[in-house]
Amino acid sequence: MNVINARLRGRPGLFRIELNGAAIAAIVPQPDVVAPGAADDLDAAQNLVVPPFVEPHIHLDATLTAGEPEWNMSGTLFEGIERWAQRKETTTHDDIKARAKKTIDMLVDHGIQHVRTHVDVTEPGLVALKAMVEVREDVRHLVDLQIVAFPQEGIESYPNGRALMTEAIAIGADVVGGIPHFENTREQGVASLKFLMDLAERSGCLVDVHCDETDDPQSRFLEVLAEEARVRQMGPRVTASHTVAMGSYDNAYCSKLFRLLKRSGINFVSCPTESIHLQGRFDNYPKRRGVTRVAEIDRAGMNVCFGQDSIVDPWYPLGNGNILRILEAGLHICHMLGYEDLQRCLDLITENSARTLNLGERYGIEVGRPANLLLLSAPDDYEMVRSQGHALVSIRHGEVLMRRTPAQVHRRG
Ligand code: 17E
Ligand code: FE2
Repeated sequence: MNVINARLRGRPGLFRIELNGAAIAAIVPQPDVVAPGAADDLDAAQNLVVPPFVEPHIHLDATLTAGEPEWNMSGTLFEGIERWAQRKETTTHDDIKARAKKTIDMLVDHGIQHVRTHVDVTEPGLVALKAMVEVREDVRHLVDLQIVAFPQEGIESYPNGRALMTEAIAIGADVVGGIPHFENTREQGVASLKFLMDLAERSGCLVDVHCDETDDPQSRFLEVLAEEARVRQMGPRVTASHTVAMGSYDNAYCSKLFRLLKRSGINFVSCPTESIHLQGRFDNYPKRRGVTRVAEIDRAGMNVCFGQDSIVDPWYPLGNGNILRILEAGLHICHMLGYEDLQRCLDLITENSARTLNLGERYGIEVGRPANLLLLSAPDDYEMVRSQGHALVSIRHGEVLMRRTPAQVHRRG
């Protein structure tokens, strides 16, 4: 199959992309627009062709459960955790698999082919984790799925928390998680980070910690995570998710912190729609935004990307799988609608996220890499966001996986 009349990010002109089964065989500059020839030529119509969108942070064990058995009425993270603890009592293997697969279909419909899911392992039977390990195999034709062993109710503060984390990795989780700001004490938070970094180092797993997901400016576990990553030289394999307390740190502390963050080389994920909804809940006015310093992290040359976090779960009632919606909201919330930011904003849901997931040569429009790519509805990043564009075709392993027909408008006069 060939894709013709394709525009590529960061390269002038038009291209023909030749796909040879599962790999990209050639990327050939086109002097002019050409008419489709062979039956399997896909015409990008001078719009962007990009590698698939990435969902770097979602909780597939919890999606599509909002209101079961009760709604989160306060809108706080902590009530979300309580509501989820109630729902967790009734989860079954089949229930987890069915909801995860339904959600993955929603992601696929919006051009996502790489997903990192957190899965709650603070449950003695590890039912959700075992189900998700099966889902990872069942959906290989749709997405590459990374599973994080996520201790929702703490490692140190939950009965047998350390043993459950260790078992989850033995069963097949790809990534070690954590939640230091939820542990009972600061000391437990620090101990949980040392434990999980040891576990990752021993097992060769990646790390992705829910870190400082609170407006409390005293929540300073990010510095501990970054220092652990720096000393062990694991930075590029480590991700700090949320870090919303950074939005409440004063600038004097943050300037010192950034020095360490840069030296550590860790990655950052922000979930801007989730955080604008869950945070700021203990403020009156003026009210904090409750998101991390995405623009500043980016401008300091560090790696940061956007994730959805939730789709219709105890923490967030909306969501439809469309990561472009998160990008648009995030650019607003993070003061990133400046010209320069708009020129390269798709990085936040493609290249930067792929780096967070350590996808390496399994990702990108380059000869020899997997034949996974998207035909978009606009010619550049700015226009893609402005027009609220879509992924029109998603190609995986050299075959069309999803095709979207945009709504047609008929106007009189
Ligand atoms: N659990 C958590 O600790 N934080 C979140 N944002 C979600 C689940 C969705
Ligand atoms: Fe999360």
